[in-house]
Amino acid sequence: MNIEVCFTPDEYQSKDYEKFTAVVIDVLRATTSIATAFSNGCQQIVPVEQVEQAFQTKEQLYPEAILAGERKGLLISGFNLGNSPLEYARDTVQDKTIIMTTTNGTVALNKAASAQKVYAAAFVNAKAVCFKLIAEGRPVVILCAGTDGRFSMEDALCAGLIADRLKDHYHLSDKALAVQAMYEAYKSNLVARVAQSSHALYLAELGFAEDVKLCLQQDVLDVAPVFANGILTI
Ligand code: 3SL
Ligand code: MG
Repeated sequence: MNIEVCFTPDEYQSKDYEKFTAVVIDVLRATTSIATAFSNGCQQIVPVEQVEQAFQTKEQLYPEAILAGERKGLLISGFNLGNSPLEYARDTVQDKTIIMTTTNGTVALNKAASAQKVYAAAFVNAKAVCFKLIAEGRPVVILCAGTDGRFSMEDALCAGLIADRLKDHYHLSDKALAVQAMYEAYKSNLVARVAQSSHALYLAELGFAEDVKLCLQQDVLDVAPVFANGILTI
């Protein structure tokens, strides 16, 4: 069985991965916030690509839902929550439906929708997702959300962590081997390394430097969110 890696949503060709489990990663910050929300009792998350779609989904299907997400890293006008995992606290999200739109993460999730199964993963819940992948035994494609269509280091490093955890059960593609080697080289100094990445620097400029540290904590949340029929649940 193989592990493949796509570094951006454009690299992901749905027809190639119909028999695969897709693991969608947006460490900064969408899939970290998704894992945090479920860990704090959120009922379901509807990830949509456009802001207008989020307003329509709320009006037509989930009038009680929380609107969440970001554009350029910031709260969207008329929304309840931004995209900082700190905002997804239990007293805010427990038993709630969240409609979420983010620049890269929710786009990547929808791109992977036709895979056999789709998980949302980040450093915070990598162990829980790897446990499911090994138990289910399908080929795996890791889809890194990237940033505005470009490679992002933090997503590739998380892909490397997952490849490393699965290497005894899977054949690693060249890209999986590359991200595993990158993770191996950087793992002892992950926070400092990622802090130099373009999106981490951007988030720090916005005042979200603490988010970057939080998003690099490993295996602290025991949730493996699954995306099916347009909805994330655990
Ligand atoms: O990449 C994304 O979709 C977002 O998570 C970006 S941000 O970290 O909220 O700016
Ligand atoms: Mg990102």
